[in-house]
Amino acid sequence: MTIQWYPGHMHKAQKEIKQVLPSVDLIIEVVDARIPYSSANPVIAELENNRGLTRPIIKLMNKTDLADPEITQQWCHYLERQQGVKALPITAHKPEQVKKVIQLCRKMAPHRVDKEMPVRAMIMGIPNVGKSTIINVLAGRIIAKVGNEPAVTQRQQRIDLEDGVTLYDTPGILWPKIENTHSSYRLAITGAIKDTALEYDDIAFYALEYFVEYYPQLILNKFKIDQIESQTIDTLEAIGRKRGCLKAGGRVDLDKVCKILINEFRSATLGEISLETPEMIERELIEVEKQKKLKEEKDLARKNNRKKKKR
Ligand SMILES: Nc1nc2c(ncn2[C@@H]2O[C@H](COP(=O)(O)OP(=O)(O)O)[C@@H](O)[C@H]2O)c(=O)[nH]1
Ligand SMILES: [Mg+2]
Repeated sequence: MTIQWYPGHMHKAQKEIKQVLPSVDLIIEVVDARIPYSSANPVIAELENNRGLTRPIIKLMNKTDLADPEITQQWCHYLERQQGVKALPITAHKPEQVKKVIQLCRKMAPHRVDKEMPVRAMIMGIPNVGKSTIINVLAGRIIAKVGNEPAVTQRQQRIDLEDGVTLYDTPGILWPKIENTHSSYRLAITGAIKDTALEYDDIAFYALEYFVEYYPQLILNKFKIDQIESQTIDTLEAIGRKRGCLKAGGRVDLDKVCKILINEFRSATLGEISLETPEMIERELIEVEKQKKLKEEKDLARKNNRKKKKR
């Protein structure tokens, strides 16, 4: 499975960030609380590793109203184990929660406190995590369009907030890290990525398998089915029958059930659900490393083979 990530746009965003980074005091990275790892952007970590440019980071875990509160707590602890990282769980629709980030900025850059020397904070995030909504709340007016993909030509924006903080909004589109297949699925389930090679029913199957493993009670209660079947397709059909998703002849309309399942997850009518835990990610990262090594070895073997043939 491959996803086309428009390297041109990605490159532009990366370049902009590189330029601005040296002149900011800290970074506010907005992530989706349901997928704090998969919705993070790898650019910052890479830039900092390469150039020794370390900046404190505020991980703004947004959409906590949709996420599993217990797992959000786990993530906060996990993320804050890293030096210079503070995690702040919020719901962008609650201004009093969003505004806490201003206090945190001031606390994390205590050397810049007055109007003359505001804290310079770069805000960034992959599409759909709620960055525009948050900027509008912080600015107290509509600056950024909500629900729209940012225009590719958008310029670097400087937004002076009250209380001695200046926000730098990064232009371009930042893409998530998608080396991990699970991350692609999770991003697709939340709606963060739309034009993928993933089919809707593929996404829904993955989602249902995950839900019945980690949140079986929510599925049983919500769809009023008697039991979780051993085959995902059977559970999906049971849900379809309960919801009256039937085609002529009484067969279950699977496309329709899949859409219902995903939409009810996205609107949280299914309940508060997180799609990944720190422990899952640790496990998956080991697997990704393994796969990478295997591929490197294969590539090397192929190269050596070719050399031999040439001789
Ligand atoms: N449930 C919920 N929805 C949110 C929250 N923050 C943003 N949204 C919604 O998520 C979608 C994307 O928001 P937007 O601000 O445009 O994200 P951006 O692409 O990161 O700028 C919009 O439909 C918002 O209304 C939140 O905290 N909770
Ligand atoms: Mg936006």
